[in-house]
Amino acid sequence: MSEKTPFYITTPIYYPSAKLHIGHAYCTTVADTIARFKRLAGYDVFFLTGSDEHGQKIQQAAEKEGVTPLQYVDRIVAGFQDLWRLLGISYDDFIRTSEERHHELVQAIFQQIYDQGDIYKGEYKGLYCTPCESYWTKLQLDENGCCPDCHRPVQEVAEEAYFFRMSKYADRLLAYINEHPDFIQPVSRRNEMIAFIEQGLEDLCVSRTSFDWGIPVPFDPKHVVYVWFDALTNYLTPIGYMDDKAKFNHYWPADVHLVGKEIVRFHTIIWGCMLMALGLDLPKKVYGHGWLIVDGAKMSKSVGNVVDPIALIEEFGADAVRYFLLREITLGQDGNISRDALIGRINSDLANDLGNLLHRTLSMAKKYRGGVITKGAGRTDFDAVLEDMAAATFADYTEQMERMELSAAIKTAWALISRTNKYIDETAPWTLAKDEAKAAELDSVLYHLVESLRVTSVLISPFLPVTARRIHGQLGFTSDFDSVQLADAAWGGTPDGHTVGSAEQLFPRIEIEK
Ligand code: ME8
Repeated sequence: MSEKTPFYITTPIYYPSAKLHIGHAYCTTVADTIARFKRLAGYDVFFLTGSDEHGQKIQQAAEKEGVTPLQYVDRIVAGFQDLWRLLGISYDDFIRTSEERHHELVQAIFQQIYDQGDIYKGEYKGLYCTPCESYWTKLQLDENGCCPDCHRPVQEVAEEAYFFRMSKYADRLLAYINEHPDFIQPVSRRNEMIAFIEQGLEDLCVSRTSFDWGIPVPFDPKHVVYVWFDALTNYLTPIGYMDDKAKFNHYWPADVHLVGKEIVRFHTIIWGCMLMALGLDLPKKVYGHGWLIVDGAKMSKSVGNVVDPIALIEEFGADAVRYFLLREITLGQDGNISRDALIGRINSDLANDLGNLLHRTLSMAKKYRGGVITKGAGRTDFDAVLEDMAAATFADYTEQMERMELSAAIKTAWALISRTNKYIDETAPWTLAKDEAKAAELDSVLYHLVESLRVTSVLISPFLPVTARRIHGQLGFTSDFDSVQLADAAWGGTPDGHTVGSAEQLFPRIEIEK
């Protein structure tokens, strides 16, 4: 097992019932950025995503298309994996709940909890929302008697079922939440969960008999395991819960389960009680992010306001889409996405601030010094200000990233880019170039520009992995970009006498048709 400190991060596993939209891509992009940052900072990262393939909804959709559920999900899941490739999602494993390795684990866990008396047989009478795969009590329904999450009608169901004794764990879970302020974040979500548990927890129905696309209960196979009970255990499957105890103990408990705000309840209450029943530690953090909204409504297929991430990536490139999502939306809050705002960010931040800085720097280095960068003599006041700013940027950025304040961290990195553009105006290298006596000063200016861009490429690499690599290459560094570490963002890494490469446009400006 690696000597490095482990860091285990997960996204939800997505339902293959619809094409993924930019809201799903948001969650995965955030997790990917955190995973990339942690790798850069020297952690042994395990980043998991996947697909949640069972349940009545999938079975019905497959029947409608005249294919088996597995044929139905195979095609859709291949689409997920294409999207993650296009978006540069660096997951370490992709778990499908239809896989054998996952079935074995779900059945073993169900059996274990049953054997210890925490799952029992009873009769389920209640209200079920098929689209959300959720059971509700009458009190929880919305004002129209519909599902409080999606506001669609619920169905009354009565069937023999197995129940998980969640009620037994309610007090322990509440005490745990109170004693571990970091467990549920942001704090608004934590307060919601405390209020929810304080109302009292009922035992949870964890099996169904009305359909069969699921994992059979091992000792009573006419029942299939409730899809959430099945899905949540995905987090244990790839890290060796069944077959590699050393690996499991290395990565568990998870450092972050990143989830949308509407499924924090499943990840803290149901999952928390399940883990307690299994005698396992709870994840260190469940972070509920906000939604991407369009005209005030959550983007979702049923509302019909979805933005297709593949079309956006094909038009603007993955890094531009990533930049927009990470910069524009404060983690934990809802955020708007619009084509105009995306184009605005591309033109001002990516093409103008960053792209022009790189282009100007490399052109001046070529023109005045044949591309060879030397440290020059002395340190002007302008140089000192830029160096100090780079050091402060590195420190602030690192703290913000550690706190998962991604939007703040990318703004911090961009402030260095803006400051470096200002430094060009202040030092006016074109004037220095006309005066032989200022040769050493010009050398120093060019060195500072290259160095600032090198530092920038390290800091933005978790956000804009393709762009960061291109900057590294254009600056003439031949070392493997994958071996760059966070510590390389300290000032002074460009060696004296370094030769830069040629400028290529990073981001073309997008012309807006009126
Ligand atoms: O909930 N903005 O899957 P899912 C931001 N299979 N995030 C959004 C969003 C939007 N407009 N729409 C959806 C499930 N999401 C379960 C998870 S985990 C054991 C099982 C996010 O495909 C949503 O908040 O419906 C959730 O975190 C994720 O996409 C998966 O949604």
